[in-house]
Amino acid sequence: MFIVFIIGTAGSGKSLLTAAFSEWLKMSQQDVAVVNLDPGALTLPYSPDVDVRNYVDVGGLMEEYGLGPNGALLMAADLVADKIEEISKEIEDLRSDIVLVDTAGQIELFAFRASGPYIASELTREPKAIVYLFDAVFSLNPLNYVSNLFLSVAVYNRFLLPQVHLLSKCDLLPKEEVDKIVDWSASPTALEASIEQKLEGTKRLLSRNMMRVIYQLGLRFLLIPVSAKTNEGMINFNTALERILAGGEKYTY
Ligand SMILES: Nc1nc2c(ncn2[C@@H]2O[C@H](COP(=O)(O)OP(=O)(O)OP(=O)(O)O)[C@@H](O)[C@H]2O)c(=O)[nH]1
Ligand SMILES: [Mg+2]
Repeated sequence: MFIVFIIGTAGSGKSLLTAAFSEWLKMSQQDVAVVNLDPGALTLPYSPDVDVRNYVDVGGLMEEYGLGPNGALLMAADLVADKIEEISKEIEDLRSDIVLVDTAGQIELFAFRASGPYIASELTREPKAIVYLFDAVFSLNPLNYVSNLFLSVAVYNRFLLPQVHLLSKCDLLPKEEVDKIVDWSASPTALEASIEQKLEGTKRLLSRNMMRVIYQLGLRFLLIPVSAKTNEGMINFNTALERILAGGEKYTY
């Protein structure tokens, strides 16, 4: 069994990608299960096999403790951590080859707080990977792109798990724009040229130095463009996952 966490900023397309990729895997005869780890989700574009909302009620927490939605979600994450054994058992009992875990949009749970990584590490002892989403439309601006790069590094620094980077919603941009962002992820020179061209003053200076730091650390996050609407890029995404999880083999033993 392989566990794949789908992580990204709010609205970056985690839930729809979970739905689309799980359907895609099913069509390729793979034994896939889906876990919803977002206690605040109102509706989901898939039917989860395991659902954290059966364990915690965010609306109830807001009322009972007079919390706002994000405060209640942080509290919910702590409550989920308390239930981790039960949730793990539910997942293990599925006996699927690959398990996709859709996470909450509050990325600070995974980037900055202890509960996200705790939940991830305690959630079964199976091999794990992280899929980090860069929203294509949001990434078009080099300033946003570099900020998101930093967030993805923060997530990596917390988990130290193999990480696959996707450019989500690529159907919303013309191909040239998609290629340009993918180029940034492959070549620091290309990114630096766009920073020089599109940003000025302090934003230019900071973005340039931030990206240089990341490249100096030896971190290379090549983006794979995907669309959960058109299924573009699913093959490349799957190949990247198979490579890091199963050494290039299928997920099935
Ligand atoms: N065109 C297009 N829209 C997409 C794609 N993926 C997601 N969306 C849209 O983007 C919006 C957010 O998608 P979600 O899948 O809910 O994003 P999320 O990351 O799960 O959001 P939170 O859980 O609230 O953080 C929805 O309106 C989706 O229909 C895509 O590949 N293409
Ligand atoms: Mg979601």
